Amino acid sequence: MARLGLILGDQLNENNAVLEALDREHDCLLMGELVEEASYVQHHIQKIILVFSAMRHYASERREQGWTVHYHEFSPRASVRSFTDLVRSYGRQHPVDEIVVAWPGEWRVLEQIRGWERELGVPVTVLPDTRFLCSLEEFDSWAEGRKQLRMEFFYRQMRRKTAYLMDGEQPVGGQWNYDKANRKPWRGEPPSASPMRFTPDEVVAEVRDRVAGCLDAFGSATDFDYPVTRAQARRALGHFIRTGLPNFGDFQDALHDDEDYLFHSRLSASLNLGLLGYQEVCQAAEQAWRDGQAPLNAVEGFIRQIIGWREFVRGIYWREMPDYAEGNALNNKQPLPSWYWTGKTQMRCLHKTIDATRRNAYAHHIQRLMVTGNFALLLGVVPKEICDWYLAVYADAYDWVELPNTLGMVMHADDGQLASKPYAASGKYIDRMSNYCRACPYSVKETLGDKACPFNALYWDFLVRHRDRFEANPRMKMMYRNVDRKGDEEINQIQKRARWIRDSIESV
Ligand code: FAD
Ligand code: DLZ
Ligand code: SF4
Repeated sequence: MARLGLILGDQLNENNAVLEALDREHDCLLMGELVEEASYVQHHIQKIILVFSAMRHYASERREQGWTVHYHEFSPRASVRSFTDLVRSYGRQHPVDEIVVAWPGEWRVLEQIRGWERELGVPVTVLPDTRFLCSLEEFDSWAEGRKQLRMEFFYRQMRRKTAYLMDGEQPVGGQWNYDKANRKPWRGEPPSASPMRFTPDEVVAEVRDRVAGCLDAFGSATDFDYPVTRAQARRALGHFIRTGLPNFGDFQDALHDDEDYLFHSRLSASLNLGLLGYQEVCQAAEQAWRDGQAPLNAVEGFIRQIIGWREFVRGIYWREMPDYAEGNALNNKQPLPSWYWTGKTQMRCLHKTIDATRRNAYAHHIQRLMVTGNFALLLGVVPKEICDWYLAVYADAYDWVELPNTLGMVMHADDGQLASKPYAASGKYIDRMSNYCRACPYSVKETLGDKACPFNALYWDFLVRHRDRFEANPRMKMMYRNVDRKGDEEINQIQKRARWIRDSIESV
């Protein structure tokens, strides 16, 4: 009996269920750097380098542990282009009685895997993905019968389940959520904390040479400094706990013209590749609080992102796919501005966020949500176009996490399945939380006129356009009271300016 264990490129966890199920004496592992996976969206070049380098290290480590690993290296002209080609080509040369794989991170890949029994005539077993706290069955039974799915209630269940920051049945400090304490702008103090940088090793250099010029990729490879092994990712975690976590809470929502990271961890890329587990990350954060090294608002806020938001969006993804990806509840029609790919816009906040994205394959959450995301929402971009952009440009982007965040949290295209209201905001929010506006040729104080901040007219126009849908939402009542303070003439002028922005969007 020879079984084949397929290890997908983002399942590089030591406790991958395939390793537990197979026997290294008799069974084989298969991994492949595939043209189709590297090009189904225009990925950031650093994401491709990261995935391939981490895969190569993982394969070497498994070989050292006594596994036989068949590894297909990237070649743009290879006849093996997809996962299906990979297992078929292996099967032509070796007897395979069963294919074993862990649940993938994308519906698209699951569909392929489901076709193999029929196409290849070999039984396929799909095992649970052990990178997550909440199984898909557990999420479904939590969600069943609820009128609305809200992260906060799911998160409380995960807190009870893990006992992180719990005092028996009660949250430590008496509150579940310290979000209100996490909204300070950052004015240069305390000093920011960049993530640990890793000098590219020989594996990264070899991958970089191999893929350079072969793919129509986004961004620049010059500053690549991601951890590519579990050992490196552990060091990056320790560095964040010491340097970033203590101020993570206070400045979680802050933005700054000179800062790519502020106090964010940049651990998402390692978590999503399986180089780090959610357990060790949350335990390290909780320990820092118990040792008096980080305050509760920081540690609770950080743990909430991981066992709350991260698990919640995954649950929504698998519960709602494939229809979820088609959502366009606001009936958006505007194409994505081409400068999302170049950063060539005069709007300082967008220019800086996209520039950081190109250099680092990273932007922090508030840049993604309140700058590039908010602008796409207000402009009315077609959800599929903005989702493909987010899936391409970030090193941590996989469909299970990118899609609900973009289509649901940012674009409200799922009609509120994920978030109770859209995060629509005018330039005033960006001005309060950053110093971008000081260096911007547009004036954040103005709504009308050539030099007025484009967010402003688009914001009011968004509220007016979607009045029927949002007016009755209790969390948006105040916004509509402010709309009603404006006279008809002012609203007409705002709509005219919003139309002009849409028509001239390529030169804004
Ligand atoms: P930190 O701010 O240090 O947070 C700690 C960890 O919490 C992160 O590493 C991440 O694992 C988790 N986390 C935080 N917020 C979220 C969230 N909303 N959903 C899921 N996990 C979260 N995250 C991705 O991992 N991949 C994506 O493709 C992705 N696309 C996004 C698209 C949009 C439009 C938005 C608004 C958010 C997206 N996020 C995505 C969530 C979040 O922005 C990133 O996880 C975060 O910026 C990663 O940086 P960090 O590791 O420094 O996070
Ligand atoms: C993102 C990505 C890239 C760029 N390349 C590969 C690859 O060559 N081989 C591979 O196994 N996985 C790759 N991935 C991740 C997949 O696109 C996909 O997200 C995962 O298989 C889902 O679990
Ligand atoms: Fe962004 Fe408007 Fe501020 Fe310019 S003025 S940085 S466009 S919010």
